[in-house]
Amino acid sequence: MAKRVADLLVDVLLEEGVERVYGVSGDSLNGITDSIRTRTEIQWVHTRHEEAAAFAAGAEAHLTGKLAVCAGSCGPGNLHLINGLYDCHRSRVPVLAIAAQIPSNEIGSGYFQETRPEHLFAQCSHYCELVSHPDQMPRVLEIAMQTAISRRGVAVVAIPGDVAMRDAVEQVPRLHFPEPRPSVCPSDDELNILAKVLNRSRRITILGGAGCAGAHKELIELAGKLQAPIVHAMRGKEFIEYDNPFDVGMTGLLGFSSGFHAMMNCETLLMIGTDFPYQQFFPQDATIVQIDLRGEQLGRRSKLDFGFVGDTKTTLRALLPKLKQNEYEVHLNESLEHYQKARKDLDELATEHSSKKPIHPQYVARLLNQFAAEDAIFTCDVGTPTIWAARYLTMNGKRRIIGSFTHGSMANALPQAIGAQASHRGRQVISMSGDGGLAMLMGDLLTLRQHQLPIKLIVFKNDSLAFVELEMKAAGILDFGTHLRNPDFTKIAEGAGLLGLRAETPDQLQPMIAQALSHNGPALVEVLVSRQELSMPPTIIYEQAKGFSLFMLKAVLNGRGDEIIDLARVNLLR
Ligand SMILES: Cc1cc2nc3c(=O)[nH]c(=O)nc-3n(C[C@H](O)[C@H](O)[C@H](O)COP(=O)(O)OP(=O)(O)OC[C@H]3O[C@@H](n4cnc5c(N)ncnc54)[C@H](O)[C@@H]3O)c2cc1C
Ligand SMILES: Cc1ncc(C[n+]2csc(CCOP(=O)(O)OP(=O)(O)O)c2C)c(N)n1
Ligand SMILES: [Mg+2]
Repeated sequence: MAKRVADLLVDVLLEEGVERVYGVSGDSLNGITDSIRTRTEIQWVHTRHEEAAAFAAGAEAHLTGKLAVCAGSCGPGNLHLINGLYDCHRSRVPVLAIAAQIPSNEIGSGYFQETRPEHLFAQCSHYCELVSHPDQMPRVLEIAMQTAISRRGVAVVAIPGDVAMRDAVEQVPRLHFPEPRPSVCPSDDELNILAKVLNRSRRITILGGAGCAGAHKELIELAGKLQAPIVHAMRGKEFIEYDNPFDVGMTGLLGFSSGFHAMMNCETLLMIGTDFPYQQFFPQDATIVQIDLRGEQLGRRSKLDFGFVGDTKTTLRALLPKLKQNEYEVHLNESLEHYQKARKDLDELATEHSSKKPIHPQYVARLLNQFAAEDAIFTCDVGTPTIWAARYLTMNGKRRIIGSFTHGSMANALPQAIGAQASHRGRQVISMSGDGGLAMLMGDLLTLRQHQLPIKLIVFKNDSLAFVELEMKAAGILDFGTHLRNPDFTKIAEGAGLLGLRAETPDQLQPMIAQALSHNGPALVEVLVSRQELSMPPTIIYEQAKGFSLFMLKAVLNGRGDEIIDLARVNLLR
């Protein structure tokens, strides 16, 4: 039998080592799913919503560093991928999306389900092309994959169902090489300038991010030579925080006061592999130096005095021999002391002795941290679970943490856990879900049974969109539209084939987390947590303080005294 375009497409995916495709089937995808059906080396992971498929592919790509694939049928099917693809693209993980298209002879007629994927996905991809003739396969697909891999991000191939079913012209993949991994280093002259700037500074702080992955040893050696505290940005947490005597925590609104002050009190700030986005957390008067793999990233977030293009490992290796040992220790010691205090203060918020309701969410995160496996993979929803994950999960070089940190989309944790577990069958995968986030893509709870994914979901049930409520309070707006009249998630879990547990008091929590984690299958623990758990910014800026009191005033005027007492009890009097 002649090879079809769809078969060739699957051959190309296999050549690249793709092991699964996440998606929802549909008429226009029939050729491709039918070809996947006949292969043993590639699996169709059937999600219940295409957005979940895209998030899942993104999580797989994040964990493996390799290309992951999702697919949607024509029109609404692939349109549903879009929010997840934005997340993948902005997190720079290599993902290929196959967007099936309506019959090729109908394009441009306003046909049933017609959309224009080339336009729709333009903003969330590096490459997006329509395959309108069998001759274009495999070249267009291979260009798409190469682009996703080398530029790190999303590439989309739109392909009409009829084209996928036609006889292929080419018969085999054209590209047969492993992913190139070049070393990128600033020139020797540039390294000398960089060394000179660092050698003449005494109070140096390093701000590291996800671009420090794979360069832990070099980073620690650098900090030792410079006597520099290391602050990390959120996406760098899993790569920087562990085995790190120079760690002073994260900065930013969810950060530690120690991270904030180490940045603000330095004479020279050395940014390495980070795109930490919040301008107001950068020092005004310090000399700022940045190293990034991508030139276009230099100076995006703050004024910049020196910028260098290089990958972290190669650059630091070349730089280290040029550096003198900094003998000035005061800045580092002050920063470390501050960190110990900040850590202690946060840990005190995460203790719980009584059976008093409701449970503090910090305590939930602390217990999870304590009981999770050495190599657990955590996902955390955008909302307050991101705060608890940032502050209470300890990384060790084996654990991983995934969120929607750059795109900031709700409902990411469950579908990302699906991608993590599908690609890492033997690992413990824990989703720290918000009650709002879980509900948003709740249909994909069914995927856990469908694919026997033993994910553990911990639901922070605060009956609200609490993060937004917090933002409203800080802005001096009376919270509105944030209350959730929630279902009993344990019953929903049970109906979906999961073990369902509910913790109402702190003393129930530990045994339930232990039970869920050791359960041989998927489990959901709904934890009734307090709603008003303020996450104090490292520094309260005047605007926020003003807003906060304004909220109180409005609340009083509106007769909501209860809430203030609650707020005071939880935050101010602890
Ligand atoms: C609700 C919410 C609140 C948040 N609050 C905070 C907060 O308080 N604090 C915080 O830190 N974050 C916070 N975040 C996350 C924040 O939005 C950013 O996503 C995060 O700070 C970016 O982390 P990063 O710089 O490590 O990663 P990225 O933004 O991914 O940046 C990585 C950089 O490294 C470069 N790079 C990649 N590979 C290499 C290499 N090999 N060598 C050199 N460079 C390389 C890239 O070009 C890029 O510039 C929050 C997110 C959410 C959803
Ligand atoms: C898709 C999407 N819609 C809305 C928002 C705005 N938003 C950010 S956090 C949040 C609340 C999340 O609520 P929940 O999942 O219950 O977590 P909580 O903060 O209550 O712990 C909302 C609505 C968003 N980031 N993404
Ligand atoms: Mg909530």
